[in-house]
Amino acid sequence: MKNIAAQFEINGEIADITPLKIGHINDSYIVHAKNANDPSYFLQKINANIFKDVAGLQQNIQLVTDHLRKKLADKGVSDLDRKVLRLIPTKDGKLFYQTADDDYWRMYVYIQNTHGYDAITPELAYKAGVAFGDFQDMLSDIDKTHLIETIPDFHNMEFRLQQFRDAVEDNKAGRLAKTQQIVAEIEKRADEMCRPQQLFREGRLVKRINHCDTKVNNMLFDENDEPTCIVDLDTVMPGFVLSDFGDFMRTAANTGAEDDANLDNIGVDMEIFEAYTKGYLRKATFLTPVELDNLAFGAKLLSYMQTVRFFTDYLNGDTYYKIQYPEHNLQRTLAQLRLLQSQEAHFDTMRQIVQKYSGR
Ligand code: GN1
Ligand code: MG
Repeated sequence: MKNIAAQFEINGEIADITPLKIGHINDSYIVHAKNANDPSYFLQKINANIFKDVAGLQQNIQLVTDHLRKKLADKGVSDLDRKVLRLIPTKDGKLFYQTADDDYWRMYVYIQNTHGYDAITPELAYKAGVAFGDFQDMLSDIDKTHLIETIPDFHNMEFRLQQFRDAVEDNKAGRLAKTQQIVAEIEKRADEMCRPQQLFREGRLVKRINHCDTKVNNMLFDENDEPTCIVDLDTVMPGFVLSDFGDFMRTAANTGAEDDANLDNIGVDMEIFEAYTKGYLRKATFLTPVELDNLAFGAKLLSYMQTVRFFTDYLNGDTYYKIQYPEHNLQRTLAQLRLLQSQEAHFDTMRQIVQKYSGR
């Protein structure tokens, strides 16, 4: 591992390298500096089965972080290496290192004295809403010429349903018989959940540059619990704002965990929902009436999408997401479905909250 880290342009000597248990896709490590004055680094093995174009992915991250850094510098913000991720190039000037076995690695500056949350308070949710609203705003004028879709059709619900139906058809892991009820729950909502794609085709819903993975733990907070940096930029790409609003709600405005073993823990946390909406809408003044109209729906959509994605992986025999135990993807599916049902029960109130803060 030290040999991998040594391929990058790092300052100082390495003390040790420790694995971090975060994320369902890539493998992450902290490279600790021997000398306290030297920076530590964040090293990741990129999952190239999922990110097929690693060069394009890394180029995206470089373009996005350069753009964000420039925006913040123009606003007079200091300490930029704490506010925006900084990629460390390899010693031969590349944005990633490819091993002889075709593993792909990348490195960032490690941002010291920050922490993330899997569960947050309304006060922090409000701040996170402001920060994610700002993030979309800052990216709204990025030059898209060289940006790729790092995972094509990533949040396209029609495409995800197609993958799900293929998985049902193939039943590769022989898990279908005992899960017919879930199939029915997914199918009965399919038309409703594809509505954004329809609105897009009709020219009524726009695409903007989104983060596309606004899980609550992808925001780092500093010692004073102020949002410092938005991380995990693998999926920054054009999409519907409903995705970013919805994915935060899916992960933060849930009284239970994404994979909660006790489904009774799960439900919408309306205080978090309201606080985030208030913060987000304070910044996201660029939203069109159609986007505002569908924002609360975005929360349902992302819980549904994640139900479909976890379940598809379960049917396929767990080839996409890392799992901690054999039926993990089934548990995740059931937990996301339960959250969706709770969101459906609270939907009118969720819509009223969006309306209240949208100034209409
Ligand atoms: C994956 O690796 P992580 O946890 O940041 C996934 C997201 C899902 C999420 C579900 C590239 O993100 O789309 O919403 O798991 N990322 C990719 O928790 O598929
Ligand atoms: Mg991610």
